[in-house]
Amino acid sequence: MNHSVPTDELISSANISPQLKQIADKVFKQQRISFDEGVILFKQGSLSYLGTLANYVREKKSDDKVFFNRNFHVEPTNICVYTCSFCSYSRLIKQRDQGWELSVDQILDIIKKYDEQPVTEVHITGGVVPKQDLAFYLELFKKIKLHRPGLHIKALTPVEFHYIFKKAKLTYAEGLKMMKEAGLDSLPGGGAEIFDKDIRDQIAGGKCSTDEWLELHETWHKMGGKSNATMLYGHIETFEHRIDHLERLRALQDKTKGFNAFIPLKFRNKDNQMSHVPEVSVIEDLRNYAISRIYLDNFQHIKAYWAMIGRSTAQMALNFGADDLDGTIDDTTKIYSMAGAEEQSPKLTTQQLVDLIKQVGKKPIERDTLYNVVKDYSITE
Ligand code: V47
Ligand code: SF4
Repeated sequence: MNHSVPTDELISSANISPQLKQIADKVFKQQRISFDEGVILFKQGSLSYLGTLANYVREKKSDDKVFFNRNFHVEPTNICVYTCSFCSYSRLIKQRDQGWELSVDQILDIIKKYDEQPVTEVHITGGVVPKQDLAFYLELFKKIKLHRPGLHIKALTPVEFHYIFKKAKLTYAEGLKMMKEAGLDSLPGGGAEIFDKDIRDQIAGGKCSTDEWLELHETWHKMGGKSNATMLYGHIETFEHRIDHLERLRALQDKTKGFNAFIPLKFRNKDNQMSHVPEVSVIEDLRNYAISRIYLDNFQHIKAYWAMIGRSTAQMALNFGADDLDGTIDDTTKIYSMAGAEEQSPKLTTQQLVDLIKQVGKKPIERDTLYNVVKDYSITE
């Protein structure tokens, strides 16, 4: 892979402003860009300009590799004590008849269905209910590890942890230590939404705060754990709010180096309290991937969650900074399909995913959750 710096002509031929020219110079020198420069990218950067910069950063970090893993989702419940206005999935406790609440044994039955399959990770997350408490998850994690010790458990978010630990009168450090001893291996990136307090209060009021979200991940990282981070974008937030979100993640990553990947999540507006808010365009999705890639200089991976944005946009995202496509989800997840995601029955075989990556001229690499290479499909096939 040739990492030559895109020439001056390339940038000047786009007829760009001196500010954008200066930001491009910084990016090609691998210097960090500031908050204000991030906002300028959102306000002024054309798609082709942003793509050039993001591709440069991406190639420096991952060459032309695209990572994926073999995983499956389990959602212990879709009932929730919270009422986030963007959520199409949760049913209030009083609407219990429309929801499900699985027992430990029912979840184990789901996990056992994958016994003969070469999956490496189970991603467990869902609503928040009183019954699924500390004892419930400790028992669940222990039983999963007893049944299949090699299966990586990526589970729960600060939203669930905060609720569970508060009820059990435990600090984050005490609670996470117990979860880790029971078998928890890493944390997914959910529950971050938007960190700005005003917007967060409007769309996700009542659940864990921004400081609590960041503190929980910091505590986990300090214990040696890894996690992901997300951002729910394209609703009522401004570009400044998006950069504020990225800035807080970048600052924590400087401190702990515990984040594996950043996953932008496009707001989908079907059947929720924010259905009147229009969804942003695919162009805006690609610009957002690119700016995330440029701004988060200390994140190794940017993940395009294909189940949410669809296969074609995911393929395009690979040219706008993303280097990861998440898993071959044989999906039990409902949270996105219920919100109007592109993929109503998200299921891709490994071969289909490999083909998708090869079609855009990249090298498919199967990874485990911690990005160890399981198989390099560019040399074996
Ligand atoms: O926190 C809920 C989002 C998240 C909607 O870490 C919605 O590997 C869009 O975090 N429109 C949970 N998004 C999912 C998540 C995730 C997904 C894939 C991989 C990983 C990982 C993490 O889903 C929630 C929320 O931000 N969400 N409703 C909606 N209407
Ligand atoms: Fe509950 Fe999560 Fe939906 Fe909010 S986004 S209502 S916390 S399931």
